Amino acid sequence: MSDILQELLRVSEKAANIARACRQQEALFQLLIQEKKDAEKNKKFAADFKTLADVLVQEVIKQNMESKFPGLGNKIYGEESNEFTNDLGEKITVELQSTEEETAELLSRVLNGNVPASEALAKVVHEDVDLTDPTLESLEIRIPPDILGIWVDPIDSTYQYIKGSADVKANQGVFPSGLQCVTILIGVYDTQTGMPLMGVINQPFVSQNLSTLRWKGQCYWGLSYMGTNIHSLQLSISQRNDDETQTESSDTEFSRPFSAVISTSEKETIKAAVARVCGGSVFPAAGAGYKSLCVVQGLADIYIFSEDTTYKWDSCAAHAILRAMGGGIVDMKECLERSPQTGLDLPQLLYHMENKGASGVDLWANKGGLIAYRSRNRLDTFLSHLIQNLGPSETQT
Ligand code: 2IP
Ligand code: CA
Repeated sequence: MSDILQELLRVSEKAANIARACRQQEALFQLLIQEKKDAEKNKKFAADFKTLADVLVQEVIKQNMESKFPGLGNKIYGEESNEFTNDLGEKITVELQSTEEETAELLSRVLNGNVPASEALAKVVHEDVDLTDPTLESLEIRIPPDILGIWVDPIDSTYQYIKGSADVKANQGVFPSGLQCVTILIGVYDTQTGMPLMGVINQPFVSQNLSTLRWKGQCYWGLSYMGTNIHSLQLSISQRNDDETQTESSDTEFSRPFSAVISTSEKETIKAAVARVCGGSVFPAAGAGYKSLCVVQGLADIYIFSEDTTYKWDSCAAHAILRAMGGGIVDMKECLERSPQTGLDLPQLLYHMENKGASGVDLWANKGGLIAYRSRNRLDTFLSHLIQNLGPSETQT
């Protein structure tokens, strides 16, 4: 089934091209923002913006997957609805058409007759892209396609994407804000068990060429299914280990100081407790996808978030990659509440069931908060330190 993952890698790159193209033409970008409708509004922002780029990316992913794997297109779920209303009050469903000209025509109706913008967008949407990974090409694995469901976040960290800062400096490798915090997230899960199986994180804006102002991106993937665990950082990690001719001993794994990435909107009580566990190594950063990527990259041990404002599409891709690395993403509230005797199984986030009694986006919220980690040992030690540093009321909330 690695052909599905290969195709997801390719469509994520197409999505990254669209994201870059829109950002690079400021005049075009200004036209593409539209305020979110009530039910879809993320609680955190008074005026959240939905961009046409966002919707287009989601549609491109859906329709490219459907044409290669018939039936899979309608098992792709995301945050965005593809309905637009233009200045004339006309309702338009944004869908990829079979030719570039037809797509341009449809887009120009959404863009109130702006032909140059519509043509530019249609061109990048229909452009062929080529992104492969030799490791994936040689991988033979069969996952029954009828058990698959897919969560897509076409552009995570929309706020940073719209703001578009290109000159934010990283703190020990972690960008607190800026275009580097924007990611395209595609996570595949098992519709029967709810467990994440495959994930792609595409980071469209990693470094900018200062003379051409063009951005270069990077793409990460992972697969975890019935004992097969494989991910894109495997090669660089095993090379690093060979160079150092040793892996980390369990002693240093337990004693090394902890580092964590946190949301800028994290509660003060949690922030203070995490700071007591991690000392100076607490890094606030934008983007749920980006913060999980920091854990994947080894820039932080932990991404912890106590609020209920991340959703299945924010966590599924990174969760699959972290599973492939021996880690995972767990429900924070359940972790703090369970007593250590309850056994070894951790409360991994699941992706197939709605939250009972919720409505709108909250149906799919990670409602107990989350903790993303790469090493189980490190997570256990972190949790025991965190619990000691939290008052009894915080461990019960
Ligand atoms: C958002 C985005 C925010 C994040 C929030 C997500 O997704 O990743 O940055 O908040 O939880 O839902 P924070 O940065 O505080 O972690 P989107 O940008 O797609 O709405
Ligand atoms: Ca998101």
